[in-house]
Amino acid sequence: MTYPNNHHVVGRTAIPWEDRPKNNHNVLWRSAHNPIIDHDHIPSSNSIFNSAVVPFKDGFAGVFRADNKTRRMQLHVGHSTDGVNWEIGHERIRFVAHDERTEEISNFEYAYDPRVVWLEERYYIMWCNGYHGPTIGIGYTFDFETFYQMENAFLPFNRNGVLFPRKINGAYALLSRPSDSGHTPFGDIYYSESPDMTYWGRHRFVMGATSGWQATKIGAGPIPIETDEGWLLIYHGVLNSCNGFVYSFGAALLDLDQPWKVIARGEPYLLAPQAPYERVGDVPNVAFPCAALHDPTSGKLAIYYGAADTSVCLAFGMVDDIVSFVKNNSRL
Ligand code: BMA
Repeated sequence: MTYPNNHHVVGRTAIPWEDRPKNNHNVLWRSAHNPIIDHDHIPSSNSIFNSAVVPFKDGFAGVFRADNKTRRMQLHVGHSTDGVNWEIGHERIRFVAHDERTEEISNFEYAYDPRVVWLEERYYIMWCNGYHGPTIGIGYTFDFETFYQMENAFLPFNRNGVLFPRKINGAYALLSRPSDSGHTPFGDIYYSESPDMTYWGRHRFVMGATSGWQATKIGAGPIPIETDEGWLLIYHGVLNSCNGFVYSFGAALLDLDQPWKVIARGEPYLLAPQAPYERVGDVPNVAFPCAALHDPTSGKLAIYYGAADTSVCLAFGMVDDIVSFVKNNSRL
């Protein structure tokens, strides 16, 4: 089948990149230009954060979480030639029902924390979709102009739905994090599969909250990255401090064929909220990754994360270094 746009090829445009600062010995380092998108980037926005980007045509496209000045959580489309400077639509994305039956669930309540993946000739979007409480919305676009909404993957309450970038054992594969209707004080990552992107089953436990920065709950972040050593999963973890939740992120390696089996899991975090823009904002102490651009030739990785529920930031690293870090600092 031929689709109108087939411009996903990674490597056509260089991903955003800044070399590691000389005095920095961490696995990841922050962009010197953070936040790359500030809270008032478009006239209607209270804040823009927790957003997803992918290679598109000769540059990049993205789906951005923009909370408006009534504090409604909405998704907006964005375009960029370099992945750093973004033009973001002023109106929210209005999904068109994928088919007649989906129409009755497409009444918009709210949408947040999108992920985007190129999979089988289209860009799939997953987001936290309001349907009598938060659950996993799934939709797709070919061109970042028209967006189609499919069935919700699950019943409420669930968040952090993240598709794998290819079918696994012949089925679509999705990570998610069952939760509650509020600021959930628990949360583990599960794996589910589907033959058709509508009916999900064969649910498997992947990994749960442990201690320290990931003591309270965890949730998948960017689309998992396929490496020789397994799926590299970058995920957020939450610590419940006397001053509220603290969101950091770390990484794990999942088995390529049975991704519910964890090969290694980094015990220390990769990045915790320590920069001023991660510590101060609408929700202080949040670093929340939703996307990563990977250049397989060089091994460079650019991670997009939301800072303090206020702005969009970038961090950089090398995939091989992250994989080694996870293996050398693993605690299962
Ligand atoms: C989570 C989600 C995220 C947010 C985080 C911190 O429950 O709502 O969108 O970044 O809380 O407020």
